[in-house]
Amino acid sequence: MLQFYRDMLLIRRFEEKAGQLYGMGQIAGFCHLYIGQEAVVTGCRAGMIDGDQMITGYRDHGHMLACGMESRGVMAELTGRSGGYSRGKGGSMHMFSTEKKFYGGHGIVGAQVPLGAGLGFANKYLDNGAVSLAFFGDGASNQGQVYETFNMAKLWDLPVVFVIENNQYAMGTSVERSSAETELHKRGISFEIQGIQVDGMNVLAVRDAAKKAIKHARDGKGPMILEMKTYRYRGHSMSDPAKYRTRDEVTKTRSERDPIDMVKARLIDEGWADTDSLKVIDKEIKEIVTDAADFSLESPEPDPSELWTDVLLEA
Ligand SMILES: Cc1ncc(C[n+]2csc(CCOP(=O)(O)OP(=O)(O)O)c2C)c(N)n1
Ligand SMILES: [Mg+2]
Repeated sequence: MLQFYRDMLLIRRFEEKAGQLYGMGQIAGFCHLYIGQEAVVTGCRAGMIDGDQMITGYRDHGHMLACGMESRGVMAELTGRSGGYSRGKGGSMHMFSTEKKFYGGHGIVGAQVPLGAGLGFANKYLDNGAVSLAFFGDGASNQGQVYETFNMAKLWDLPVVFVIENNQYAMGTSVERSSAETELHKRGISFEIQGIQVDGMNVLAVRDAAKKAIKHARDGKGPMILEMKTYRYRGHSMSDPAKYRTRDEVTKTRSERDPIDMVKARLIDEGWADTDSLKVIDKEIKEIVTDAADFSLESPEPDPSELWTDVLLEA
């Protein structure tokens, strides 16, 4: 539980800092924060083993940190500096680390779903025992390519887990307004893919469901769908006026279902930690994030000659 507390807090503080840097004009372009959804990726990572892969859309900083990518390199990519994971040329939505088994970072809604199944196909072909986790949103779950992928993934029993992060909104459109079937875990029924609905604010529930689905995939039984019921506290991106929901709705979720507060309360109730020991962790996390921000501002901008690198692969 302490590890969960630490991992989720790192994502939250990192994202808060990214929001600040954006406000200061240090981050340009798109920036989609993951605040509120921390339990989803943290619990899923806890159900994975080394060698398993993750792929997601543009709300991706939390996934990178969960995969063990360095906060310095992620923040420096956000500020467009050469110390970033894509040497400052990709930004928030375009970072990869094959070493940490993180495959992006995709700006096209839903595009990561067939790619995630492709990773699963490769795993099966190479017989390497790995499982890929493809994360996507409630909005993305209405994309046609998702269903082509479901069909092939089940037809070939690929080792892939589809994680739907149902944060209830796709930009400004609620699930109720956009979806004929709002129970997204049922979306695989016509492909014989079993789905589970999970409290995505509860990291233990997420971890348990992830373990089950990953085992199913690793055992050669094919894909599963996990619908994580979650919530994002911030706007869709930094430029979202959020007129489609009330402030009360956000405040209520924050006060009643916050994934980090829930773990904190449990740690204290069970006597596993006290407020002082948690404060020590808070301080450590703050230092990591401050260090990442300093690094991201001190790192030089990419040299103009970098315009011509990483464009074509020289054979
Ligand atoms: C193919 C495509 N259509 C539309 C967009 C514009 N767009 C970006 S994010 C988004 C909403 C997706 O919402 P959801 O899948 O629920 O993910 P969330 O942002 O909530 O994490 C849309 C429509 C896009 N990037 N790609
Ligand atoms: Mg959404």
